[in-house]
Amino acid sequence: MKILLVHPPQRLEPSRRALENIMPPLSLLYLASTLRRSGYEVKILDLYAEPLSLREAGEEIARFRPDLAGFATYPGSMDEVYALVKDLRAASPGVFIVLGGLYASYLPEIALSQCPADAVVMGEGEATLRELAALVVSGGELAAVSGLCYRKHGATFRTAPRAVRLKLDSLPWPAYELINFDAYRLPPTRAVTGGRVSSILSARGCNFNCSFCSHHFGYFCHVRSRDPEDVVKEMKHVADKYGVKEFRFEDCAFTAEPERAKKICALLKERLPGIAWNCDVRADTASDGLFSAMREAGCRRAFLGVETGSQQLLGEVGANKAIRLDQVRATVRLAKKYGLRINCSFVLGLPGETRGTALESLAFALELDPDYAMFSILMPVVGSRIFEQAVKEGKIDPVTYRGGHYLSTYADPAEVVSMCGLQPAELVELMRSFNTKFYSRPGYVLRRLAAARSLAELKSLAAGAAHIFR
Ligand code: B12
Repeated sequence: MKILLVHPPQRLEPSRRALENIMPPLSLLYLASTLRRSGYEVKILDLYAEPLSLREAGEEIARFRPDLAGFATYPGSMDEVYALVKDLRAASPGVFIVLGGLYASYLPEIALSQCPADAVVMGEGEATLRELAALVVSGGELAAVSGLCYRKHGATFRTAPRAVRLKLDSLPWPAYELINFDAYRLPPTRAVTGGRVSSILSARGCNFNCSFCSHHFGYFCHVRSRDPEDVVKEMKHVADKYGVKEFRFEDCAFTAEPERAKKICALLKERLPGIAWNCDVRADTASDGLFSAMREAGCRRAFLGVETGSQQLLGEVGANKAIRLDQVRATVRLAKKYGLRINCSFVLGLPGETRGTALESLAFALELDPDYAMFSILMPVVGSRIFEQAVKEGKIDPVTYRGGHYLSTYADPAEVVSMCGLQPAELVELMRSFNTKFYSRPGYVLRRLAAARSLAELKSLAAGAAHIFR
């Protein structure tokens, strides 16, 4: 049986796309390796990385003639997913079409109402898709597969949720052999080596409950981690076989379990000297021991979700983030001490935001003075509590909502769903002025230029500046 897995495109203007991470899609690569282990022929079509038109993509899909086709779903890509599914159904009435990923997992009935797919895999996909594929071959009842939402006689049904979360060490490594590494890159402002890049996952899930994030729902609400030995073996394999020089850990927070993170660092230092990588960190996990181990193991950049400079908004009324501002200060200080370039992300428009709290965020960013700071506007993420609140308040129609990207400098006030007392236009004006204030400080500009290592990085800095100041 032939199975096709499609990563949908995301419509981004070129200047914005130039600043995005375009990384191997681990979700589909994990699904693919599990399916290949069961003997199926699998192809991956990554339309996020390969810029084909929808017509070209449709032709490519038709050429492969899959028996089963799976589409990953993201809020901002749903129009494209629906269009591809409709075309495929028209061209191949007999193909079994399944949707998966966070969007369809959270809104499966809506996803099935908008396109002629047969089913949605809800949640973690490996075991469910493997059972579903066996069923497509044998022709059994979909009701027998847990973790599904499916269509029958014009109605939709949900089977029981998957009771058992996968043991990550039992999964085969992602099927890297199915992708062309030349299609992937980090933007030069984030890349360190200029060489080939890959994503890597050392854990799934998150133990926290932030109001703006969707991880609290369902399948990724606790950290499940992999054996550090196996993580580093996988990285060495990818580096040796595909010439990868740089990794990005896609874990929600690489530092979530500091002792395990240190073990990975020790192994990387020993087995992959010279490798570069970046990751997301949590401010309540930073320590001298961890950050020095990370730096010695090749970590060059760390991303920190600061969210706001108002301690009150970081708490229950706003982000519910369980972080204190003094922990953020200490983390940024440590990152600077160990030479990790630190990128702090701030969000404007949390519930309870006022002009006053927004100004506290700007002041905090200037005080922290990280290598990069990004101010964006809160976007209700499908599956988050803020999304549920926005739906309840009638601010979002879950069928048509495509809020699929961070609302940063270029944002049009019409795209903003304000969840606080500030008007969309005020939020956009604050965000633009904060980004401008942060990046136009003469001392900052000189520091950045002095730190640039290549012409490509200078060009990328210019592109970033054009984006911010336009
Ligand atoms: C990598 C990543 C991306 C990549 C994805 C492509 C890639 N190269 O992998 C890119 C850059 C495209 C991306 C974009 C965005 N992302 Co993102 N991303 C992630 C990240 C860091 C890792 C995803 C991952 O690999 N997880 C591990 C795999 C194993 O899990 P998974 O992806 O959920 O896949 C499993 C199941 O969902 C399911 N599944 C997934 N796809 C499919 C398909 C089929 C057919 C089936 C059967 C099953 C299935 O099976 C998989 C294996 O178990 C997560 C955070 C995290 N650590 O999870 C955020 C995260 C998913 N992203 C998030 C957000 C907010 C965004 C953006 C809106 C941000 C933006 N840039 O503006 C956009 C949305 C894009 C859009 N088109 O709308 C949010 C939530 C999104 C949501 N609720 O939909 C997350 C949780 C981060 C966060 N904490 O806020 N992202």
